[in-house]
Amino acid sequence: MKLFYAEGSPYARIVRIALLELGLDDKVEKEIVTLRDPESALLPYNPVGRVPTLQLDDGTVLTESLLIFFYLDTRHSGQPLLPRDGSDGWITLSRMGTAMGLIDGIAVWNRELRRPMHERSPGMQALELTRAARTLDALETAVAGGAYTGRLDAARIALGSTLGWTERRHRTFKWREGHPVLSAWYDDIAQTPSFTATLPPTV
Ligand SMILES: N[C@@H](CCC(=O)N[C@@H](CS)C(=O)NCC(=O)O)C(=O)O
Repeated sequence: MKLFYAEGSPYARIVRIALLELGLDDKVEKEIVTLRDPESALLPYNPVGRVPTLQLDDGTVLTESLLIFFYLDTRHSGQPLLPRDGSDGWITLSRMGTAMGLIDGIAVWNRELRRPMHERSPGMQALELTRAARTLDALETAVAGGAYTGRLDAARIALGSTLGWTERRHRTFKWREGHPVLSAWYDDIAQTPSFTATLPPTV
């Protein structure tokens, strides 16, 4: 298998953390690729040009982090990262959806800030700020109630990756403010070796 990724990508990071947690990391060749680049080494493998992209041993190419998670769960015999049989009452899928929705919104906001000033939409930024703040408030309550605890499943990985990425690469958003429980939750998960080994660069 071969994983194409960018060090700054929170989506690729959740797959990289999963590979480490599943003990599959050593079996996967890695290549760091450029994004939004017509010369990117990724494009011959994935015309969509996004990471994570996983090339399987038979040449099949998977893109989309959730689909890669589905595949990785067929490659180990432990508890699934993403249960698909209702064994956890679908709760992991529900929590995973919230974490992925949070990162999707912040990623849109972040991309907006990378545009030249005259191309930025204040309305879009305001919308994504509201979405992110509302989701974090819900997560604060959920985590205070015991959600996102226990074994390191897909939902915990996705939320931890999202918060870490936001702190390091979308610093305009002070997500910790008003969210002490989530803040402590993040500080704890951030110590996990698979998280420290995949910390995104700040620029
Ligand atoms: N829904 C996708 C999102 C992946 C994604 O947007 N990755 C970004 C990096 S964080 C990317 O490759 N962007 C390149 C581009 O948009 O051209 C997933 O879950 O894998």
